[in-house]
Amino acid sequence: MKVCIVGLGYIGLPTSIIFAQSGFEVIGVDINPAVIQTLKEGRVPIEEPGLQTVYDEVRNKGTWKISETPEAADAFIIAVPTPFKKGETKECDLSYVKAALRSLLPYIQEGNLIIVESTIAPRSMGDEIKPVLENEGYVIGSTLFLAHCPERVLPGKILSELINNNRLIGGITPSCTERACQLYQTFVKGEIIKTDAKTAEMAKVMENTFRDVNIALANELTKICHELNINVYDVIRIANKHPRVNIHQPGPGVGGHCLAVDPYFIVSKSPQTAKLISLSREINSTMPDYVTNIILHLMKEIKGSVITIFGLTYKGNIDDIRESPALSIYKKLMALGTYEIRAYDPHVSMPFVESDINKAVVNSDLIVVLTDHSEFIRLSGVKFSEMNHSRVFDTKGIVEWVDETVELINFGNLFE
Ligand code: SAJ
Repeated sequence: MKVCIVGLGYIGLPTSIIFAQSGFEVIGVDINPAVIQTLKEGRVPIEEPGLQTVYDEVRNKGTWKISETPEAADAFIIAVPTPFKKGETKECDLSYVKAALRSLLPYIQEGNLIIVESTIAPRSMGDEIKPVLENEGYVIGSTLFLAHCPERVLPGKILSELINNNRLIGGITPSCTERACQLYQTFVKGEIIKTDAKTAEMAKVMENTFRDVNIALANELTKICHELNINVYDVIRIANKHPRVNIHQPGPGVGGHCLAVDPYFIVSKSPQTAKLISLSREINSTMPDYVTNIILHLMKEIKGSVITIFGLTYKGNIDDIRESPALSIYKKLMALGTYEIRAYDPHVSMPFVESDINKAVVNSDLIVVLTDHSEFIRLSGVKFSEMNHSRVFDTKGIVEWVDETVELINFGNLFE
């Protein structure tokens, strides 16, 4: 059986490789020449544990091939980005999904299965995707099968989660759901949950919204504790001892292409009703400013001039800087023009990122940990003696070790 996957990004690439590993003949398609070139050279363009190894494997076996244009296949999977439209409404921008679908039209044959894995706003499949295919004369559920099978994998654990997570399959008709189930059950070990397309769409965006709302609660609690001089980490730890309480972790904001985006898909569809969801987005979006103001306060106290940022990615142990609050704080500090700002991130290679940790801290007045990379749990490789002021502000609450000369500040002890 042949599968053609359009979009070889964080989701499409690992998914395509898993299909190839499971015995399918796979064609991976991407419109970005840089992605194609890197893959042709034998390298995966993203940092994801284990991905390079399985890529080497399927490439050597010849079951995975790359192409700039789609090919006829039994099943087509669309895994392209769905950003939100800039501006007031922030609605789901389906232009990449629709462009990918249109690029498939010349290759689609009767009886094929079309899957959209990209995260989309509720009702997109029925209202916007299905009509494109119906206009071509297909009868969905009879001459062509169409389903939404949203990915739910966690960056950093994508390969194991693709196989072991429960998988949502939402067909336009029950026959579409059945066809999609047959495809995914070839490698999914988790439960396959059959539903319709609009329920799958809403469940997917609600999962990320649930997390965003809960993080907003933790971030709001942080600000309240700050005002009342209470250690927020103690409060969370103690409250979470209750069997039905799970307060999330505060931080410098919520980033990535999922939690910081998907809630808007619900808000834009139901703006009058989705009040809590909208407010949570707002609260999380204030965190970079909140953290920046604390940094400025800490710098004023010591009349310092150099700030070193530790971590630019949107979360730990990955190389993804999309919607990263750390990057936004870095840019805010740069824009002020008051301080020398340095950035260190062992997972990001960009011209402005210092690769030598000690060059990044020499004569610095403050290290600000903005990302929970494992490398930052024990800051044993840092020559604190070379700093002007040995102060660390840990916005993720992860630093477990610094030497005894260092003043370690976090959301829990800001005013102690
Ligand atoms: N974060 C906090 N506090 C927390 C947890 C996370 O501030 O307690 C921040 C992180 O630092 C990061 C952001 O939230 O900036 C998002 O990180 P994440 O680890 O919660 O999630 P993602 O965006 O990497 O992946 C999510 C996952 N969704 C859920 O856990 C419900 C993943 O399963 C989805 O597949 C993915 O979104 C997606 O593609 O939609």
